[in-house]
Amino acid sequence: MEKRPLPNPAWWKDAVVYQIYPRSFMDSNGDGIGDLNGISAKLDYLQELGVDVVWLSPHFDSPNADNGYDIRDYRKVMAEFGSMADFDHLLAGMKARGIQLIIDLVVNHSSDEHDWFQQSRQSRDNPYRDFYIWRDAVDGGPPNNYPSFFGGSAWQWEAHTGQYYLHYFATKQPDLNWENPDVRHEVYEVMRFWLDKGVAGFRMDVIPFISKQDGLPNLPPEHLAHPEAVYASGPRVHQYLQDMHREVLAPYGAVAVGEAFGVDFDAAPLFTDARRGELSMVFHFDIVRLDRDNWRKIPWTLPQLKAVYTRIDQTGGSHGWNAAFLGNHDNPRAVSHFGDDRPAWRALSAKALATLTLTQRATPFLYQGDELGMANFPFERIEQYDDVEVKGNWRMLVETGQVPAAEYLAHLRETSRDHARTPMQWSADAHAGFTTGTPWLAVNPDYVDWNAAAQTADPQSIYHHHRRLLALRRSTPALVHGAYHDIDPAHPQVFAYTRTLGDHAYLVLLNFSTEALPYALPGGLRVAEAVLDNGAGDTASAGATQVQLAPWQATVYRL
Ligand code: ISL
Ligand code: CA
Repeated sequence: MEKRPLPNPAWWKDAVVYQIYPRSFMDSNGDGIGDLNGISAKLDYLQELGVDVVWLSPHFDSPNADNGYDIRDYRKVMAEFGSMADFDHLLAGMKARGIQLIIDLVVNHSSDEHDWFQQSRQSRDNPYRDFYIWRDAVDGGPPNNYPSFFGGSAWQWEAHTGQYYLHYFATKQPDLNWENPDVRHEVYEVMRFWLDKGVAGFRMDVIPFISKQDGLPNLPPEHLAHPEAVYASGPRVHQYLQDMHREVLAPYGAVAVGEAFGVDFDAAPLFTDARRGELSMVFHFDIVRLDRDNWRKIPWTLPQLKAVYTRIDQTGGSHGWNAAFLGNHDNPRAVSHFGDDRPAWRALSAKALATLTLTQRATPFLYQGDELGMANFPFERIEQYDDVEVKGNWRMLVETGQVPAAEYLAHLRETSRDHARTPMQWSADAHAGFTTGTPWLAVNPDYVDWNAAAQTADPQSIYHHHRRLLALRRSTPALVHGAYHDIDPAHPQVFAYTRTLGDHAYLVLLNFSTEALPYALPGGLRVAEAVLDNGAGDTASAGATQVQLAPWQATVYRL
């Protein structure tokens, strides 16, 4: 076991993370699928951008029922992505550039093709039977009314042994039984395997789900549409995480970011309060799902968004910590979701959203392509989608006649996970320079104008604005650790908050509208100087108490 001297036990609070979805980042061998050597070829790009850590979405052997979130062998690299030697080469390349690697720990479930499940399904007395959650039928049907997130029941009948098994996600993703100490110990061994190779820690997939409710009673009707709150509040989740921390995370000094899907604001501090010895930080879903009722897109207002930022900041308290993000592989593209991707406003609003994410009291997580303002894909037909969640819900909703196809497609065009999974746009060359083959998922046709080559060459680009924001954050502790205070929560178009650390105070002013607005600083605040602006309009001069905000203007002022 490698014990690591830590420069600073919470180094990850000062870091900025860049999420890579390997399937769509860069293809090095022309098979149309991104791979590890493709990432290695782009490490200079990441170093130039100025990120400190990469979170790599699952790179493990998988049949790709859910694009790698269904793991068949936790110690093997997915064949499409390369070999273990390619992984070692990638990690070495990152470390040579001072970039740490966090990998994706998907242990609420495995693939049904994992050897554990292949054994478990053999017979009721197989030694691996209790690695998964098997139950008898009740009244000739599933053991309870749990729904899967990917359509239908969360229970799958297996005639061979005459029982159902539990799967919160696809039928090819059976849930592991964390009540079984052998499961926990196998997971700890997997974690040590990768930590010994030198990874810095883990992003933990739906980790609050690992403790199941005792007796698995039916969901009350009000939870049927949103089961995640029940799935995330099992009786032993904190016991399991404290055990994992004691056994693995603490001895290695490993960082752990939990995907807190279904965890409410009151429960979040239980996961991240450092005195409890569980996780380093969590992703909340309340921002990226503010405008969602499951697959349905619903309207949102800026005051609603601002209220969520304040609530999330409060859950960090003085002993916890959060991840700040607006995009990932499960959500539509940030500029289309929260910005305005029409030509006039796309670059300005993308820079404004980056300013929001990179000035939070949390570890910012950037998603591949958002530094270029990549936008949603113009999907029209269901056949264009890849996502298992889309197809499962299409079967459940549209093929049963519950929801008209046109209605479901209209919502998908705003909410689908596939918007974030189209290939990274490197250049105006064929397939955006992502592959010399046929991309596994179509490249957004706007790549000709929206790509890394164009933006690295343009000092006023979204890419270079990210570089300036990263440099500002790195040189300004108040923007990392300072108290967060929304100074105008009710304003319908302006997002205005201060970050204060000792006698260093900054004001972030974001105009979330296409209107030019005069803005009087509340509370008699007066600016000292503009330290960064997105170029939308003039900035106020020293001593000003009133600012003229251009449409989508984003400015950081020193107070
Ligand atoms: O919100 C969701 C459920 O409808 C999905 O976006 C997603 O399943 C959920 O956010 C959990 O995400 C994680 O676990 C899934 C995997 O499909 C996602 O890609 C992963 O991020 C199952 O492993
Ligand atoms: Ca490839």
